[in-house]
Amino acid sequence: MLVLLAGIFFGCQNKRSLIPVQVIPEPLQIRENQGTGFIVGSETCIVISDSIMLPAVSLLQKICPLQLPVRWENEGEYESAFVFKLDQTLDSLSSEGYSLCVSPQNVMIRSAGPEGLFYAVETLRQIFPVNAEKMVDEISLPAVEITDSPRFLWRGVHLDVSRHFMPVDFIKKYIDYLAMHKLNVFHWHLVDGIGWRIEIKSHPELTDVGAWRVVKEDKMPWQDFEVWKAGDERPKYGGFYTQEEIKEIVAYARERFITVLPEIELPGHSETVMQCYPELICRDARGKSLNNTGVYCASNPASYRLLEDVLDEIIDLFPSEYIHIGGDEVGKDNWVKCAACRAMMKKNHYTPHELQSHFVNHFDEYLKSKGRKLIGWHEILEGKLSPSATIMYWGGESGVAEHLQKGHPMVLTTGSHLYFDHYQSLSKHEPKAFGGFSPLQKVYNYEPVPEGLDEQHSALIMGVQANLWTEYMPDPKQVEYMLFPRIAALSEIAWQAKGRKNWAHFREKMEPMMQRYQSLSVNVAPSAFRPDIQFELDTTTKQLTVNLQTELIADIYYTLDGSEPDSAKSTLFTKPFTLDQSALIKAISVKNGRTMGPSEEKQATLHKACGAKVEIQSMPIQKYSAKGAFTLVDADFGGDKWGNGKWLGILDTDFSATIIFDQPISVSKIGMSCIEETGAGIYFPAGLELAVSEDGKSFQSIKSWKNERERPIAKTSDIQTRTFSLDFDPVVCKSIQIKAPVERIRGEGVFIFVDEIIAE
Ligand code: TNX
Repeated sequence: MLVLLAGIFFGCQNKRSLIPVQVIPEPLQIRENQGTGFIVGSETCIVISDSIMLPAVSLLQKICPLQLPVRWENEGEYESAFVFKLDQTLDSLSSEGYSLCVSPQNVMIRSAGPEGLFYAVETLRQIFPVNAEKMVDEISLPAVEITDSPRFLWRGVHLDVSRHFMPVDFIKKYIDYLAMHKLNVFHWHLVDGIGWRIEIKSHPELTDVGAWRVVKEDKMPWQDFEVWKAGDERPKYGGFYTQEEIKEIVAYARERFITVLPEIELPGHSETVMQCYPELICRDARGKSLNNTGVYCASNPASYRLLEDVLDEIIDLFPSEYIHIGGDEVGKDNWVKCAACRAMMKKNHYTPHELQSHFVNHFDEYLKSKGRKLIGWHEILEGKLSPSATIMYWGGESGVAEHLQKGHPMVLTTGSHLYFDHYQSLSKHEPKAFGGFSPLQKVYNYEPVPEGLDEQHSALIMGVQANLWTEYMPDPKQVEYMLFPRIAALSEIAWQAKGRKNWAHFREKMEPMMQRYQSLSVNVAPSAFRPDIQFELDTTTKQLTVNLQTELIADIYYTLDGSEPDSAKSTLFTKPFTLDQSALIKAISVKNGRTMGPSEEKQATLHKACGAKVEIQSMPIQKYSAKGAFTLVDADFGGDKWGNGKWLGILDTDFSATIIFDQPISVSKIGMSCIEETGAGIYFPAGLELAVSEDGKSFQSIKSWKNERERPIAKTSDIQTRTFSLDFDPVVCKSIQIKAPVERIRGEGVFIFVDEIIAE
């Protein structure tokens, strides 16, 4: 390797660079040299020796504001040039790796393959000054030598165009965004329960009917879903890609070395298909159709025939080695009720999971017979999956190693870190998202290979991918918001060599990157600039330490009196400070004189129970156990996102906790701070009962309250937080018991979520 690197660097002179070279994703090696680098001027040209270099050439012409004529290598001498060379001695860097050497004489770009040349130009894009487009005469590039090679073969981003349709022009932009970050797979989720988005010539109903849905006011698109049929007066929503458009996009992606991976969901997530072809829904013993659960009847040969017809056209349109068949979240209820599926399971001694494998394995065989490979979501591992199938994993980080045990190659779209439909900050200003929490730094720090995993299983990890499910992304603008800037962190995970993460360095590199995004007019989320107000309670002194942070570099100004902060009048945050009384903290972040968003605020309530001992009789479930019982008295309110690790979630159990003070104190009010999202099964308590004790042993009820709300309680995705408080005549007590009965709803699990018990 050393000999090789020495060879690559040969010919580059030591000169001083003009600006620091900051590249995302971080290259394998960067050496900045002293002195002036290369001047791109009117006489500069591009020198090539093979037409497979043209994608890299077009990219260079696009990013360079000066006109760069192209010449063939054998056309004689040149003065100043970007020289592209295919160089098989670099094949240890793979055909995607490259060497880039900017010297006063020329810019030498070498790779064993055309992909590497293309990626070298993407690196050059970041070496060009941020405001290069304004430079009309000359552009100077720093003297630098870069050797680079990706860590993973599969570096993907997915886009769900079923829940919300995205136009062709945006898909091309999306592909450009991927290329810019050296990503190479665009996973196109073309089919899901509420929209079929690709023209299938042998089955036009799939788009005539399946691509359109009836718009229902006050309902989310997937609620009360109904396909729209010609003649319906009601407004419709939808769209689909014609095969011509698909070809255009596949070609567009190919020029950027991006594979388009099509996904056709089977055997579940197919409500639209069942509305087009009700005969594919399972039937009971009397031949009556069961409910449309979006699952193909596994015993009906017509299900297989339809999907084979579809896959035939998909194979013709997409040159991708892999075809994604979905396979996630398949409800097996209909199969268990269906007379024909039951008979099939009986005859073959299948469990419902094995019936799913039967369905999936059929298409594994089918795709193999056409020279392609099947990939599906990890649920296809249930039952007896064909050994040749490849897995796309979407579970949490802790399940990766276990899912590799069955020996299938796997792409990690790890749900705990790479779901870009999850929130990027805990601010109340974030637009509605799916629920989880994956801020930039968490994404950046994700290490895909589990610690301690042996070589053999680690080798099964083909790479990483981020998923963008668009339930809450109605348009391209919102997709960009969720993708940026996290795509930069993803590219580092996917490309950078293992063990070289450096958050501080990444933060600095994001400065010019953000400017580049801005110059491309990308709708970048400001989330990484939103001040995060953190509390830490000292249980001995009962003082609260306040820390203010932004993920990306910015100044923070704050107030403690509830007034709006501004950079002229308010205090600049320099280090954590303590509070010994309640305060409303408001903070803004400011960068280059610009306020980066609305103020963030958080109430610090220093009450009598802060730091007291707590015993909790109703245990929260593990996923929602925050800091355990201490959560209830840590003075840190959870805010409006119940999944953020600051809330205790208690399932199907009446809440019960006891607060024990160091010594008897006088109390006249107790509050319990709760959150509700009925659509997610989280309800406010059905009441509150308080009892106090002077000795910590015998308790006496002092007050209770019943939540007399209207029932049944409507299910919505609205989120509410509320403190339920009861006042009473002051009592001196050593401990207080708080009980809150859980709402009871037939046939449903019900959560109570609590973040603080407040004593005054
Ligand atoms: C689960 S991840 C799904 C999608 C949803 C997503 C929302 C997967 C294979 N299936 O249908 O859109 O959660 O985060």
